Amino acid sequence: MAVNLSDFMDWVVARNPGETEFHQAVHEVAETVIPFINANPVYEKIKVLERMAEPDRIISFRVTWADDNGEVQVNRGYRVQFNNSIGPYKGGIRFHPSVNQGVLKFLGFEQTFKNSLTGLPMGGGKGGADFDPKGKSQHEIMRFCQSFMTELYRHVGANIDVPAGDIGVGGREIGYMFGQFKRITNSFEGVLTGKGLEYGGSLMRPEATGYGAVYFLEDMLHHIGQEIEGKTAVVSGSGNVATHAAEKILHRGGKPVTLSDSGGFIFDPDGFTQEKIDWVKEHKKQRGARISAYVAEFGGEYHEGKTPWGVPCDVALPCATQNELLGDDAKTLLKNGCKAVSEGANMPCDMKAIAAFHDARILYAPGKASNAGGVGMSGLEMSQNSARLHRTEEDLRLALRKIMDDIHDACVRHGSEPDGYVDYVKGANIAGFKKVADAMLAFGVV
Ligand code: NDP
Ligand code: 2IT
Repeated sequence: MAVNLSDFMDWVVARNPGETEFHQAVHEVAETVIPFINANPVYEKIKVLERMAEPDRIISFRVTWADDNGEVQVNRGYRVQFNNSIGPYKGGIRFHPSVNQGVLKFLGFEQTFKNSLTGLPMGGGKGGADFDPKGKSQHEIMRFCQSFMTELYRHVGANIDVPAGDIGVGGREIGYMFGQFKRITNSFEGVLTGKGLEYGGSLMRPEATGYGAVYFLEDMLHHIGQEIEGKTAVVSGSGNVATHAAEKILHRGGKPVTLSDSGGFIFDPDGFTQEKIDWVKEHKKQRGARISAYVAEFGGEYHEGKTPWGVPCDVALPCATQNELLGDDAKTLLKNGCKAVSEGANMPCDMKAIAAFHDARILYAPGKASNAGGVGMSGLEMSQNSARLHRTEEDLRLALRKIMDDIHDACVRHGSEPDGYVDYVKGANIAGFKKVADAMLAFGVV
């Protein structure tokens, strides 16, 4: 019997009440994968999509810690181990007050397809806590990370589940968590990625997500005979992904003109230089620092409470968070002549925005394809840890380029329409799905 999208979604919504981001992520995949399943009934027979929409397990735990005033604080931590059919669970840890089970389920679900697309042996997972790092002291962050790992350590391991960074978790937090894992288990292993270079980290990991999103943008533009050079880019966010995306646009001769945070966005009509981007990187290291301070340093405009999508551009890179670019924003971008969108963040464009890009036949890359460079480099950090060696920066840069090019090729293979237009959503979903589904098929009913 053929799978029907609306029946399938009714089933998903009924069993995951209130988890709207998760419904959205599953819907986007189901819409493009169900026709493929119906054309290949072997997948329907083993209920592979139903099984993929159900995490292997969800771990939730209390994180208790004391702040600098000696007050006891209680947060909730999670790890969603979504699917380990093609490798150990792998995916970031997010510290943000908006973290809840539904958000982490959407992220873990997306991660399963993304990791499959990298071509490396990694399953999908995601974790985090509703902890707000903004305004916390270094010691408070350290105590929180230690308490978080004191529970998480029993669920992770180099061959079990390998977390990394995400919003609110960077090199510093990974260091604290790695230190605590090592202390509790007495095991020095590649249990986390995004580590410092002194203790098993990989060159290029900090840059990989943002650079990869620009490589993917470049692949899409090359496919239609265009270049980044000379193009104006609007970038949102001002963290790890956004600053490195802006930097790579600059390397390619493009002109990045905006960055943002949860308070608003800055517009620099002259475009960012390396010096300006380096300043933002340094400034935003203090968790809670505001992007608005840029204007006092370098000029330009600050627009409080606004997102940057109204600034005229040729290409857009949403690199902050989910559902930050909505249907009306997409219409504004299109009206202003935007020709390509490459997602650095996970699910930054809502369904209406994606439909608008698709209807206008512009280039649109979903995050599971375009931001896969980060986890791709994490996969290479894992293999360096297993082999106990370090690869050079040049070697890793080429490897990242190849991962992104291969994902682009897979999208073209599975997403090309008769008139030559590439539906990157369809291409990424089918290519990501197929590898995981075939592994599940091999395992039988488990
Ligand atoms: P960071 O913590 O380094 O930066 C996050 C940025 O996004 C900050 O500028 C932050 O502003 C902004 N932001 C966060 N939440 C909101 C919000 N609700 N509204 C507006 N702005 C917001 O995180 P990353 O750069 O690592 O992550 C950014 C995105 O990229 C996320 O979607 C993440 O899942 C995705 N991603 C990250 C990868 C990685 O390797 N790090 C890999 C693949 C995807 P503020 O300072 O005000 O909070
Ligand atoms: O969303 C993501 O791909 C990440 N936050 C990175 C995950 C990883 O394991 O490197």
